[in-house]
Order: sequence, then structure tokens, then C-alpha cells
Amino acid sequence: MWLPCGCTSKYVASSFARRTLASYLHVSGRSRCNVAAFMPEAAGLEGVSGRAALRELSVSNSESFWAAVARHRLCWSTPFHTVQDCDLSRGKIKWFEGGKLNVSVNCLDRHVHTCPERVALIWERDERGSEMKYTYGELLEMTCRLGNLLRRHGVKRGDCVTIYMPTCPLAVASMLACARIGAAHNVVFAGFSADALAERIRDAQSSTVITVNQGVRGGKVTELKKTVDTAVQSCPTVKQVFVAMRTDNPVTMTARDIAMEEYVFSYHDGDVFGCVADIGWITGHSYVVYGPLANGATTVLFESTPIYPDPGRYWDMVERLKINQFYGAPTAIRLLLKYGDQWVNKYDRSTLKTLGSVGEPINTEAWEWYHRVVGDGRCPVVDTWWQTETGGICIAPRPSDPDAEIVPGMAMRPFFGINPVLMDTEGEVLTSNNTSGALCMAQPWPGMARTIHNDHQRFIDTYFQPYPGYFFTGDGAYRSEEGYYQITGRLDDVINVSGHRIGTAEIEDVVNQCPAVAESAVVGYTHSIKGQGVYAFVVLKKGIDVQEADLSRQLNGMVSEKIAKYASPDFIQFAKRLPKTRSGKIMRRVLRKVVESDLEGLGDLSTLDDPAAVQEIIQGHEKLLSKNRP
Ligand code: 6R9
Repeated sequence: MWLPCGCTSKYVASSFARRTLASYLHVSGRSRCNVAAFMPEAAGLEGVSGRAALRELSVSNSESFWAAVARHRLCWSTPFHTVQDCDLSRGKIKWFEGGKLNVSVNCLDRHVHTCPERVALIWERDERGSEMKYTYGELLEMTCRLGNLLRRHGVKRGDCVTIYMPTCPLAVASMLACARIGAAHNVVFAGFSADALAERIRDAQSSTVITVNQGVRGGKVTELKKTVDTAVQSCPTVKQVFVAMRTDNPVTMTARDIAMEEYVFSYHDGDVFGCVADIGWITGHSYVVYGPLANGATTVLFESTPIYPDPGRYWDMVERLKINQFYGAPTAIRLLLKYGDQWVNKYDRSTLKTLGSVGEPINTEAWEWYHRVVGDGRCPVVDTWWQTETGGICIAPRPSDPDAEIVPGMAMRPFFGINPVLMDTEGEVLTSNNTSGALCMAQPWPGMARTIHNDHQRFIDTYFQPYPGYFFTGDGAYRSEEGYYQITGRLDDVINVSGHRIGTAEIEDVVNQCPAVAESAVVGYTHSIKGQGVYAFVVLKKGIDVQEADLSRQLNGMVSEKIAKYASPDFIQFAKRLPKTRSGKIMRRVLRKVVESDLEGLGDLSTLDDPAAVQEIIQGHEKLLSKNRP
């Protein structure tokens, strides 16, 4: 999270989103990069005169860097005595030892002292045009009341409360209330089934669940309370369920249930950061809730879907809420691109300053559309690479000098304090440029994961064992001649065709450049001669009418020409849609199993958005095979 510290006035509040919240999505101001503007504490760091020097220091003297940031930007109830005690070779991660702080105090009270009327949350409700605004003062009050309620009902420090709610202010207040009283929270995406919810409640051993009567998303009502009722039947630890009302429809309450009262709201003006992720995902945690609030920003809670009630929803919201930074996922961009430019052009997007992307590699076509159509060619598009385990953005084109180049589809520049390295298959660090390898981190940073709940050994085995002394991300990356990073996808997604290793994202990028193609997913399968063959799933744009055989030939030609003949798909299956997780990532694992005809091994499908998509894929695969059988 990268924002200035020390907000003391309304002026700072409003200039914040324009000037420096911007820098957190890595937008720079208009002048040459002025380090003091976004990191005043850099003044105390010797010899730091520009962004490059600051970045250099953040890696070479990371302790001083992070200590300065932590002291200036956070309120500590007890100051830390040791900046860090980390040992990557043993997976030991300890930061700010001896220090104590409350994240809820840092997200709320600090800002309420200086500017209580500043808008903290804008709830973009599913019903278009019915947004609600909550000030920092109101959010603090709501959080304290909830915290007291939880405490009165026996929730204490160290407990883990499960939150099963749509993206709404009460969900944010619930997260902050838990943090306030020292309880952990386990936010479960409100689209999960009763079984998936139950598994997560059991894992967290929660005695308390917070939910709403019903959810509303994309115009559809979902029975969240009923789902909780079913889930808790197999969760013996659950003693109480708090139920808030999202709709007016009453629900059956049991002896276990406790109704929550309504809270107040009011409308105010404010500058706006719009991250459209659900709070159930890490992006929602870091860039909808904690990051913006810790920095006194106005943040949007997007409850709906990108195509409800029509594919103009995001841009209509940008116009209405005057969003300055828009942060979304490539999957949604690709989806909207299918519907055409008119849905974007209808709306005034002049408030937009930066467009962010996260979650997957953003293919060139989607990047260019986002830049040219959504951003009118004037907003930088920042492809931000990070993961749940890293806590926040690690590699992104900004911050950098304002006119520094941005290469489409590349995350490019390591963030302050982040020291990425590429490893070869022997576990040696690759030092040259124009090279690809396994992406690892050579140094710890405060936002990184410290363990896996109830399974520290798994944490060590997964992230620190593969490359001793380094944190292993599981992703592959390419470092260009200029030293810029491009993520090539999960290493599990690398395929080996006749001895040539290739990332599936590279092939997808070429396939997606075909004007008829909306999106694609490439997986490898066992091939008796080549070792692995290439199998591509292709989704066409709306209204495209082509002969599949002709298009297949065209796509094969494109891949042969732009990559190499060996990368050209052996099979191309046209599909209506791809199986995705609820956060929008294509489930390549499922596609691999289908292609290997291992339907028994499809594994855990609880994170799948729409199970019907898998059935369609299976049928399409069988059809394709029967056509190609000799
Ligand atoms: C924040 C988030 C993490 C994985 C990560 C990588 C992929 C995320 C990306 C990207 C290419 C980007 N990923 N951002 N790949 N370019 N800009 O998505 O967290 O759900 O834990 O997923 O997502 O493979 O390792 P998480």
C-alpha cells in the first residue's frame, strides 16, 4: 500500500485521491517524480534524491526504509524495538517485533480525529443509481457498536469470526470490528455454497458467523441466511449467527440467531478510489478495505456485476461516482470488450486518471482496449502483479517518473523494498537480462505471509523449500533487455512441447489478438511423440459468425508466425465460456483434467463460478475427439 502519511486537513483529504492515492495505484503527479511528495519520510533517509535512489535504498537498506515507513504512517500503541528478524532459508518471517498497533484504529480513528466528515465508503449497490455514502465518523461508530456487540456476546481476542456477507459497509465494519477487539476474521465470498462455507467455518473453528438475510447480485436474490443455516449443521463449533438485513424480506430465525439493527448513512462529496474486487478476495481485503481506509481514502464497495443491468455498469458507475482510479481484473475487461465500445463511450469517464489490472496476465488486446477505449488513451494502465501471499502490489509500472514508458501487458518495475530474482531449473539465480525463470523474492518485506493457518510446515514446504533462501511465488517471469518483468503465468502452466518450454499465457496472448476471439485458455496434454501437445479453448466475441475450421487454421497460422510452429495448437475447442473461479481466474487445472479425460480427478470445484461451464467443456471436448478419431 503506498500512500502519503500525516493527513491533517480536508485539503489533504481531497487532494489525496488525486495526488497520492493515485500513487498507490502507481500514478505519478504531473511534474518529474518528487519523492517527498509521496514519501515525506524519505527526507530523513540519506542520499535519496529521486525514485531510483529511493528504490535502491529500499532494497539495500530495507530495514531503515521499512522502519521509516512504519513509524510515519502508522500509529503504534507500543513502538517496535526490532525492525525485522527474518530468515528466508527457514521460512521465518518476523517484522516490527515488540510493536503493537490496532489496524482498525489506524483505518478509522486516525482519520476521524482530523477529518470525520470525509467519505470513507461509497457503496455501489446492486440496484443501479442507489449508492450510499458513509463518512469516517459513521464507519467508526458502526465499527465500535459492532465490536461492542461481538464482545457482549463473548467474542474475544484470538477467536476467528466467519463473515459471509456481500460487499457492503456492514461487512467492512464487521472486519474492522473483529480487528478492533483482537479477533481474526475469515471472510468467505458470499457466492460460495453451503458445503464450501462449512468447510471454511470448520477450518477457522469459528463460534460466530456474521451474515445477511439475503444477498442481491446482478439482480438475483441469494438466500445467504438459509445457506448459513445449512452450513452450520455440520459445524459444531458455531454458537451464534448475527443476521443483518440487506433486503426487506424476513427470514426464519433460530435460537442461535441474533438480529443486527440497521445503521445510519448520509451523503457527502469526495474523491473516489474504485477497486471492483469482492471483499472475499485478497484484492478486496488489501485494496477495497484496509489499504484505502488506512490511508484515509474514499473507497467504493461494488456489490454488483460488470454486466448488470447491462455491460455499461462500470462506466456508468465511474460517471456517477466520479471515480479517479479504477482497479479491475483482465477477465472482466475481456468480457466487456466482447460487447463493444458503445457501452463505454456512452458515459463520461473524464474523472479517470489511472486504470489498474490484477489477477492474471492481461493480454495485449485487452490492455490496448482498456487503454484506448476506457481510458481514452490518456490514462496509464498499470498491470499490477502480486498474490495473496505477498499482501500487496509487488511489481507494477508505477511509481516511476511520470513519463516513464509503460509496456502493454507487463508489470515491469519492482516496487519499493521488493527484490525479485529469476531462478533456473538448477536453482541458480539468473543474472542476465532477456531471460525467463521461476520468480522468487530475495528479501522479505512486511506485507508478506508469515504462515499458513494451522499448517506452518506447509508454508515452509510451499514457499521456501523449492529455492532455499528465497520466497518462491509459483509464477514464471521473463526479464526483458531493459530489466522489466513480465509474468508468464503459473509455473504449473508451462508446457514442454518436443523439448521446447513455453508458457501457456504466451500462446493465449497470440490467440487473443485475433479480432474474432474474446478469450482463450491453453493447456498441455500428454502427447505420445512430442511429450506434450497444445490444446486451446477459444471463446468468440458476441455476434461473430465464422466457420470454425477456417478460424482454427487462422489461429494456427498466427501462433506459428508469432511464436513458432511447435507452439501451434493441436486441438482448438470453441466454447461458449470458460470455467472460472469466482474471482475470475480461469481454472486451468479443470481444463487439464478434461483434456486428459480424467473426469474423476476434477478435484475441488467449490471455488468454481458456474458448474454448468464445466459440463459444456466436457461435452465440447467429447465432440471434438469424436470428430478427430480415425
Ligand atoms: C492479487 C491476486 C495470485 C496469482 C499470481 C499470478 C496471478 C496476479 C497478475 C497475475 C499476471 C498479473 N496474477 N496478478 N499474473 N499478471 N498482473 O490475484 O492474488 O488470488 O492469490 O492470485 O494470480 O499467477 O501468483 P491471488
